[in-house]
Amino acid sequence: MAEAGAKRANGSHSAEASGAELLQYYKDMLLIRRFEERAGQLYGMGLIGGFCHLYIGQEAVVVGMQAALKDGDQVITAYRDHGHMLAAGMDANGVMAELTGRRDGYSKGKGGSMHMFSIEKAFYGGHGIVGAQVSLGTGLAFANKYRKDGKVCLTYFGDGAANQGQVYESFNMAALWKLPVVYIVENNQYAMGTAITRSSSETHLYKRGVSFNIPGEEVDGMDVVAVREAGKRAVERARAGEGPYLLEMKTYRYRGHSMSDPAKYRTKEEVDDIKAKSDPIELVKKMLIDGGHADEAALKEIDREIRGVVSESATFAQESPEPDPSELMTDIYIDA
Ligand SMILES: Cc1ncc(C[n+]2csc(CCOP(=O)(O)OP(=O)(O)O)c2C)c(N)n1
Repeated sequence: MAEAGAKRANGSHSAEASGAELLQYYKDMLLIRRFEERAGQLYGMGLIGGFCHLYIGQEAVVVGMQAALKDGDQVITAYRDHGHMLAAGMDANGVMAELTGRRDGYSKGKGGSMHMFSIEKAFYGGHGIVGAQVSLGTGLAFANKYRKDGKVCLTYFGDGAANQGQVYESFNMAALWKLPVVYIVENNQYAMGTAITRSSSETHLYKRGVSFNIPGEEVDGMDVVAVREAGKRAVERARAGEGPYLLEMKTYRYRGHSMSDPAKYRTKEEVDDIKAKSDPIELVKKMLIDGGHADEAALKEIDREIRGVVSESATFAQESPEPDPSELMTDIYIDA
């Protein structure tokens, strides 16, 4: 059932990327992985409360898609969102401080893991209601079209969210009005503990736009360059006024759904097999080494630097003060 990387195994391989690009993707993906590992540790130490959904395994999706964007293009997603924030250029210190509920967090410590935003980086959250961000992302694209500002909105959702009704109401309007939105379904094959084969009559999610005239494509979501290439085509199309596109990213989440997941719905062998054969970071590492763009020692040094950045964010997050009780009712509504 687990098919991440299936297309690559069949020989349909990614396009060319320069050594400098691959190195950048390697760094960006490694930052997300090391950040998430550290967030998991802080959670275990009781420093992060509430929900926390880790993105480990899916890093190539956000890094590849971000490489297809221009400054000002927007991103919106659900609650498995730390990777999207870091890929969008948000600061690791501010994200970690939000996870620990501190004043220097992106939502001043009052949003937590699922509710962070950055207008500056055009990141619109961070949403806990499954599927709700799809309507919001479609609305952002509507605003782009109305303002004629040339921006495109990337709207991410999961395979579980793909069965929510509002996704299809959004698809209809987006296609009807040719809105500049790219829908990205991150098919990591499980919605909490439910495998896609147990919940979906049509498991090829890229076909879900057909009855709205939204073209779709399956992409090897473990291959950052394949993601970037598919992303570029979809983004350019949307920017040119040709309307929405649906990209199904075949990917895999290594960790549990959230930090409290008994993981009885899949075997350890299944997870280990994907890690061994399809890991997105290992794939780029191999491209870098095989292409003569970097050696093991240089990549180890990058890892060391990234671990330093992540350590600093953990220290920053623990040293930042908690919000003052007087802040309890502020930042809830804005005067518009
Ligand atoms: C409207 C709504 N229904 C149910 C839930 C509970 N819930 C939280 S996460 C989740 C699974 C969603 O899975 P998927 O969309 O595949 O995303 P993934 O966790 O794989 O990233 C569910 C059912 C919710 N948050 N909102």
